[in-house]
This record gives sequence, structure tokens and C-alpha cells, in this order.
Amino acid sequence: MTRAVLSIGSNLGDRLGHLRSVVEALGERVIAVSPVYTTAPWGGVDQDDYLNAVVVAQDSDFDDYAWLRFGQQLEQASGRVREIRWGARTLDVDIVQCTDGTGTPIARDTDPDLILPHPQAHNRAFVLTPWLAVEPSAQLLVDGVTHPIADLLTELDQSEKDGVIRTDLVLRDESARSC
Ligand code: PH2
Ligand code: MG
Ligand code: MG
Repeated sequence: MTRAVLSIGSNLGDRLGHLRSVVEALGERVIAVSPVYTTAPWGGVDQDDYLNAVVVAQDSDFDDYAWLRFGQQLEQASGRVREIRWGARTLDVDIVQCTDGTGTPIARDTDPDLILPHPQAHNRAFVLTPWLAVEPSAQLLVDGVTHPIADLLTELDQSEKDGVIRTDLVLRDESARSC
């Protein structure tokens, strides 16, 4: 049993549709879905603005690699092709943090395909802002030290935070939920 905080982003094609495809595929695994934000591109590559959100999900049968494969399948389904690092993409599904059945964050740093927690999460307002909206008391392990994400966000440059703007877009059709 694991619980994953997923950062999802898109800046190519049907951006909202790509993000919605993740929530739809997660189905009953979804615990929380953040608002959708329009975000200035992070990482120095000249490209269009992204839509970003954070989804918290849980699955009794998934380990951290199962979340990785799940995200990769959705990225493929969105038509994602190999792209330059931090460049434009139809859909990116990143595992920000994955906790085990006891609530302990899984830490990995030997497999370049799966470093946990995500090594850049604490530097990204487009991750921390949506996450804070759904889990105000969340904590993130950075270099082995646990920090409230509210503090991490406070430490970012104001210009980074100003580039993350909440929209009225929603990822989940609330009327379709059974309870
Ligand atoms: N993803 C990237 C690179 N830069 N910038 C924003 N605003 N949002 C993203 O999701 C994003 C990015 C590569 O993963
Ligand atoms: Mg990414
Ligand atoms: Mg990625």
C-alpha cells in the first residue's frame, strides 16, 4: 500500500484534456485533486505556459514503481514524444513523494528513472502551490530533512510564485462521483 503525490503538467495540445486523463485513469484511487493553475515555464527553456495540478492518490497494490509505470503509460497515451530536458510536453506525470503503508516517505537515489522524493519539487512553485492547496500541512523530505511545504514555498522567489496563477478549470466532474 502506497500513497503518491503526483504533479501533473501539460503545455502542448489539449492541456486540460491531458490533465483530466490522469484523474480519470486514477479513478477510485484519487484522494484529492488540486485546482488547476496556469504556470510560467520553469527551467530556462523558452516554451508556452503550462497547466499544472497535483493529485494525491492511494492504491493498496501499488509500490513506487507501479506509480512510475502508471504515469509513463498515461504520458505515452497523450502522444508524448522524446523531448529536451525541461522542454514542452503533452503530459508529464511526476511522483513528488510516495509514502509507504506506515506513512513514511520512500527515499531512492540510485535509479535515475525514479528518484524519490522528486529532487526538484522543493524548488518548484508549480508543485508546491497546488499541493499546499489540497494538503496544507504536508511535509516534504529534502536531502533527508523533513520540511513543511508551506515553509518551502515561502522560501521561493516571489517571481516564481507570481508565475503560478489559479484558474477556475476543474479536473474532476463532481457530479459523476458516487459519494
Ligand atoms: N515541467 C517541466 C519543465 N518546466 N514548468 C512548468 N511551469 N510546469 C511544468 O510542469 C514543467 C515546467 C518538465 O518536467
Ligand atoms: Mg517533470
Ligand atoms: Mg517527468
